[in-house]
Amino acid sequence: MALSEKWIENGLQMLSEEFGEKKVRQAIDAVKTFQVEIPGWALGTFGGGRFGGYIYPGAARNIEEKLDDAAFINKLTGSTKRFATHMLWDFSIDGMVADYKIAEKVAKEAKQRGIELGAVNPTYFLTGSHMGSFTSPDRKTRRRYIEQTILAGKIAKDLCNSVVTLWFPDGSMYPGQIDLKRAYENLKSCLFESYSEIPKDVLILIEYKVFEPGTYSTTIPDWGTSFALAKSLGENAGVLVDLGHHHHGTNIEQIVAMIIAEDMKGGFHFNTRYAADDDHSVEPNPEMARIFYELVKGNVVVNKDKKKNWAYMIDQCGGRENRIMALLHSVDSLQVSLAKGVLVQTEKLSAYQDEDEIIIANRLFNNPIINADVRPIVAKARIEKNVPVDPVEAYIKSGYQKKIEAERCN
Ligand code: PSV
Ligand code: MN
Repeated sequence: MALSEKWIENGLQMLSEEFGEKKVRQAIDAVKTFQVEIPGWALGTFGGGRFGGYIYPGAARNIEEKLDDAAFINKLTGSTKRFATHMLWDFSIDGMVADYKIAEKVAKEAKQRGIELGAVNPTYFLTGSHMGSFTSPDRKTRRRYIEQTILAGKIAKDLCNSVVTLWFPDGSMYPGQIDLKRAYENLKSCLFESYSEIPKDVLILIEYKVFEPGTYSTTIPDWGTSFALAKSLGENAGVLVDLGHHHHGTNIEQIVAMIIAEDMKGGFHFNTRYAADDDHSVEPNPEMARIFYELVKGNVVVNKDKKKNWAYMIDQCGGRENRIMALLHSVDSLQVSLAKGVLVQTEKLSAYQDEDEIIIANRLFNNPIINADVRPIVAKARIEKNVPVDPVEAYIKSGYQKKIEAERCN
């Protein structure tokens, strides 16, 4: 990043000329305010993959080291004060049952490092879930997961930010393998049982995924299913959109717009995908900027009334990169995308839409979304926040990587 003060000021001047000083100021403020959660599972050895089993040097070996890394990421960004947890990875000894006492300890450790716990994820996909979790034909298995979900609600309320995010691996590989209707009914009834025992001020977001591990069917394959389930559960349920969970070419910004139009509660798992659910770091691509435009227009991001905001988390776990650097890169890309979304001249755009000026509308939209260089906005926000102007460069220069490589022998 070209980071001289002169470059930043010149850039801001050019952006103000094109989009107006007010918009530029709004974009700087939005970047300053935006917070996104760091997924605990990105920091550590999960997701190394079966090809070579690569683990990046210095990867965290336990929850304390994960929290150290998350706190350092927050020190460099000032935008990631929360750490999302997975019940059976972070609050369990045997990977089967989660323990409130462990969660309490983790919350305390987070606080000592100046960060907080964010969304709680019940873990439905480890040992004993090969025939499904909430859809399992085995009553005891379903019961175990219901109990875990209820405990997630309690932990979320007592120790975190009152958000529980649910992702189910349930599905099938072959036609005929499972009874599709019964699987859905089992899942729905377990959801109801859990929901009725979770404190009413805890938000429950239901994630969908079109494939994986199921290759023929997944029980919650699309946003419509999440929406229907959330709607039938009640006020405190919503839809969780994970960018990597769609068929190629799906218009995700339209899904976001529809969820907002329906006044449904929502959340987002950010990542980039190329072929499938690749779990790559977020890149500042036009799709991400268009998604942010909808979030900004819908007033569900950086809204002063915090209850209106969606829950924002990064969900990535690349197999080859340094994950700390990758998370910093994601935060940077999200801030760039947010700034672009804010710069769109919505009123002018709306007028062109009404006049059926198709190409002019498209050009006006693409100017901030694709053509503008908004890095001066992001840099200015960081200067005003008193954090490094380039977090990735700051990480490289910090010596932290050297330190963890020396301390942690993976
Ligand atoms: C599943 O692919 C997912 O997107 C869910 O959000 C999980 O909680 C997360 O990744 C980690 O497996
Ligand atoms: Mn996800």
